Amino acid sequence: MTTKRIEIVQDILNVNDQIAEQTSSELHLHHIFSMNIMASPGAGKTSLIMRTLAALSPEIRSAVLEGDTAPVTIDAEKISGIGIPAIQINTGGDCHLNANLVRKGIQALDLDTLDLIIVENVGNLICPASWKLGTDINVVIASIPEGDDKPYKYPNIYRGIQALVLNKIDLKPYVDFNVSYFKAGITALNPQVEFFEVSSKTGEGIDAWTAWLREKITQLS
Ligand SMILES: Nc1nc2c(ncn2[C@@H]2O[C@H](COP(=O)(O)OP(=O)(O)OP(=O)(O)O)[C@@H](O)[C@H]2O)c(=O)[nH]1
Ligand SMILES: [Mg+2]
Repeated sequence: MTTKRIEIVQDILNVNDQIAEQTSSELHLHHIFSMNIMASPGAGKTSLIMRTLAALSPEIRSAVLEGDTAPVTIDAEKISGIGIPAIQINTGGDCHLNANLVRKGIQALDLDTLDLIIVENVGNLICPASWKLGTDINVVIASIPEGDDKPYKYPNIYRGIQALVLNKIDLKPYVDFNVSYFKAGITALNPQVEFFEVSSKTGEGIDAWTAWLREKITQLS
């Protein structure tokens, strides 16, 4: 019984990974760079995406896929409100996006007009870690009010990422957050990770983050 259940899960993940590979190939054919953003609810995913789009536009032509567990369009409307194509993906209650949902979202975009696709995953630090989407990089946003112990309590999400953005640094004076302790937890799991400290509210640190991202995008095109 137990063995059968594991096989089914493996099958689903294999199919997911195959679809992710197809997405990756198709995006590369169009010279599109893609980024999957994961974080806990309210860490600042949409806020950082808005700052990033403001810094990269109009030279880099972007679109955003907005994953939500509920059928709401709040985040997608914020993105389309600044003139960037946004597709809302409702997971139907699931706590993560999967490759099939992302593929459907991508099929709704005009790929010939894009250089960058940003995926905002469903807000949590557990489920999104297991599901490849076919993006070039995975990024986790952490934020000061969440506390500095998250890498120690939710380790899986930090293992497969290329960058960690610590957001809401404007709140440092008001919250006990030991950046060294936090960083040590991340680098123990993932020594190669790029680390950025930003405030999506004030704009502090956004230049370094977008410069790094711009270079990644340029390398692909
Ligand atoms: N002080 C401060 N507040 C921020 C910052 N970034 C985002 N916020 C606020 O944090 C709240 C959540 O931000 P969002 O960008 O919606 O967070 P999210 O991760 O997209 O949230 P979900 O999509 O619901 O998971 C909002 O009230 C933002 O204004 C920041 O750098 N500093
Ligand atoms: Mg959001």
